[in-house]
Amino acid sequence: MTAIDATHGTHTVHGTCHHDCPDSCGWQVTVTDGVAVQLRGNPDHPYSLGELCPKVNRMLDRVYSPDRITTPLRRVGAKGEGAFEPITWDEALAEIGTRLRHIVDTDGPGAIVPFISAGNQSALAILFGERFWNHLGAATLTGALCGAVAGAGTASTLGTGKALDPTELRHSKLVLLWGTNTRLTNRHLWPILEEARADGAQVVVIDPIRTITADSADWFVQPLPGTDVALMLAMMHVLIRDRLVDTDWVTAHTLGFDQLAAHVAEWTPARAEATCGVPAADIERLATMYGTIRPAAIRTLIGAEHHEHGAMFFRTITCLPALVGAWRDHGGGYARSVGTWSNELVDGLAMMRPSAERPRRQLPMVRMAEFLAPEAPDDDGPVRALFVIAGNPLVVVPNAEGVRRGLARDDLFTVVHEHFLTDTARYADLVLPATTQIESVDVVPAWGHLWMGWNEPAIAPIGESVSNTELHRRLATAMGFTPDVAPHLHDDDMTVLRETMPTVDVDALRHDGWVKAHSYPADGRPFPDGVFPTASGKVEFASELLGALGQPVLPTFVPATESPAGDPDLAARFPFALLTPKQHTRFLNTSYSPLPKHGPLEGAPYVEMVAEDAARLGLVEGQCAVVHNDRSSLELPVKITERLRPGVVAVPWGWWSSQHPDGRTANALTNDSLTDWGGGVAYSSTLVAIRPR
Ligand SMILES: Nc1nc2c(c(=O)[nH]1)N[C@H]1C(S)=C(S)[C@@H](COP(=O)(O)OP(=O)(O)OC[C@H]3O[C@@H](n4cnc5c(=O)[nH]c(N)nc54)[C@H](O)[C@@H]3O)O[C@H]1N2
Ligand SMILES: Nc1nc2c(c(=O)[nH]1)N[C@H]1C(S)=C(S)[C@@H](COP(=O)(O)OP(=O)(O)OC[C@H]3O[C@@H](n4cnc5c(=O)[nH]c(N)nc54)[C@H](O)[C@@H]3O)O[C@H]1N2
Ligand code: SF4
Ligand SMILES: [Mo]
Repeated sequence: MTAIDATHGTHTVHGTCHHDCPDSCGWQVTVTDGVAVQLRGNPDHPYSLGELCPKVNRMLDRVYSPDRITTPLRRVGAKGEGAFEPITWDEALAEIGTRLRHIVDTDGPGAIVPFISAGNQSALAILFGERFWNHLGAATLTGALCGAVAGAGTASTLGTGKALDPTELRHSKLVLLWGTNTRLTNRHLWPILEEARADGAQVVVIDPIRTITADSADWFVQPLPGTDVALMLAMMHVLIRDRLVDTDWVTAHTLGFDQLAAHVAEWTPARAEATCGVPAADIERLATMYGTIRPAAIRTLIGAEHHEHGAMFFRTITCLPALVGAWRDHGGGYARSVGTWSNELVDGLAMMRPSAERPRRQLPMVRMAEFLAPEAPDDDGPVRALFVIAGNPLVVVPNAEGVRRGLARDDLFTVVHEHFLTDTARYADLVLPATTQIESVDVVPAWGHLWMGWNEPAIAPIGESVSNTELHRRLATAMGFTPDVAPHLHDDDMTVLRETMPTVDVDALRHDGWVKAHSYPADGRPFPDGVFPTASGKVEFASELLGALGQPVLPTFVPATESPAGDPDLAARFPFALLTPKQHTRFLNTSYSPLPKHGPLEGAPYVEMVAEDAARLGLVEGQCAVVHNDRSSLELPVKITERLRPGVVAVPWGWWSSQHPDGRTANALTNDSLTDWGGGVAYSSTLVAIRPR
């Protein structure tokens, strides 16, 4: 591994992609005279094998974009207008110090909210800043926009979020891709599935959208959004009825089978069909395949958690492998994020250094529209300052127009640390320039495979940009928490990395480029002995813990509030279910959409619906429709599709305000209810009405 100070000649530097993407690819950057001239996949990387993706193949366009923020900026126009003037770091930090000290004195530090999102999933980038916010006693955001619900639901049944290493799917004979768009969102897993297929495996996609992954599957099953639990309960019904249950495994390693069997007795495929829309014969076929083909694996990621009953989806789906004894087999079981394995390489608490004696105000991340409203969200009073770091809440948080009203408040002091003047940054009082991944050192614990990658900086920071860690060191000084007062706030990056990875040889990692999570069993099967870290030590079909939380003890289908069964009157006013998925190969959340080789090549946003719905609404291809609900409205051209079911429409997400015809984005419409448990978002439990403009 080459050090970075080489500003003359050509050399190659190895790094790891920072995006919130399961693949965490290894890359190599060619640097000539201090300038990165090429960024390519590292052919030696054990998972990505030299390939990147249509987003990051052009990452140097992002790094060297003329639109990059290179100095601190102070807002000179109205919030949202986008008028800023460059200022020095000293001026910016002086202003931050003055404003924050005043807020601490008048409202207390709990009126200050850091919003650290998923723009960079490297360990230092996400965690180190917590030292400062902890020391200050700022508010802390609970829950998450991504991942927390899937983990919480899984743990309700298995006692842990840990599951199968997805590379083990190579040994599967049946793979159910359930609520995950592998070819788009997890593209480096697809070749592994193709290898399994070459050995006779069948791949089934279960998704309300006929995605590009569905197009490539052996079979596609299309439930209505938010109804999978009914489908799963009917599969259980068939498995039990037809004696396809692995009785020995179930007796030895599960709790509550008799209760479950009685509970699903009424969930006939015909009954489930009426709820989820999948024909009863297809449910029979799916259950029979799942009960007879071994090894059978279920693969899921995040899409299915974005529902009001998102945790119940994961709590229920994790009962299926236990019923058929799938955990016995190599390549059997259930594969989700493996972050819970690879995060163990980094001691997160040591990186964040929370102070036990100082409880912090807690606000739900999902409820940003509410906690930024002028009226106080709780007894602790209104939020007075917001720091956005590696996030674009105005485009990514649900009920976005509510968020916009909050960001527009003149009495809210907003600071955004960014590469670009995003929709959110336009509302900032101060914008601070951030380094990109090739400008700062870090490690990237992966969530789609077990290799944590090293990231060596390839070039010096562009302009006056600073890393997330340096930002927090500077904020500490601005607040008077100088090295003599709080030395841990000023530790340098390499010191922190060396101190917080006790089981990792940092020099070897830096040299080799990656290290594999050591806690994953060498056997390849995550639960070879059938022991699970639940209270009972078993897979819990019946969960007293959930009962104590006020949730159903058994896996239970509950219709979303925004659905015909949940609220018939609301559904009469707003008859369409809205999905706002990741749809574009050139987008990674909101990070690339405005760049010339990304957004424009994907076209422009639209609302997709089947011809039958369009005809009923009097709409034709390309015509402008108004998509609306009580939260907001969007004007969008109609795109006729065969990828959806009647009654379901989709607006692609990731586009910026400036790319939407009326300046509002997909999340203007989405539901900001919290999920059943896990503190996530019900984006996809959203009803809308549509009319011609
Ligand atoms: N190209 C690209 N890749 C990405 C991203 C990106 O923006 N662009 N984003 C990255 C991020 S942050 C994440 S979290 C991952 C997410 O990775 P995935 O979870 O694979 O992706 P999503 O698009 O969020 O959701 C997957 C699928 O869930 C489906 N879905 C929605 N509701 C339901 C339901 O009720 N039942 C079922 N069965 N399916 C449902 C959606 O239609 C969608 O096709 O992708 C990462 N990779
Ligand atoms: N409707 C709808 N909404 C969704 C989703 C959906 O499918 N549909 N998906 C949800 C999911 S799964 C996720 S993960 C979230 C993602 O939400 P975000 O994390 O907010 O989205 P990103 O676009 O990945 O990153 C945000 C910003 O981080 C900046 N950034 C990147 N690296 C750094 C860095 O090192 N330092 C700093 N300071 N900034 C940096 C980028 O420039 C970018 O503007 O959105 C969620 N919102
Ligand atoms: S965004 Fe995902 S697929 Fe693309 S380079 Fe990064 S980790 Fe790999
Ligand atoms: Mo995500």
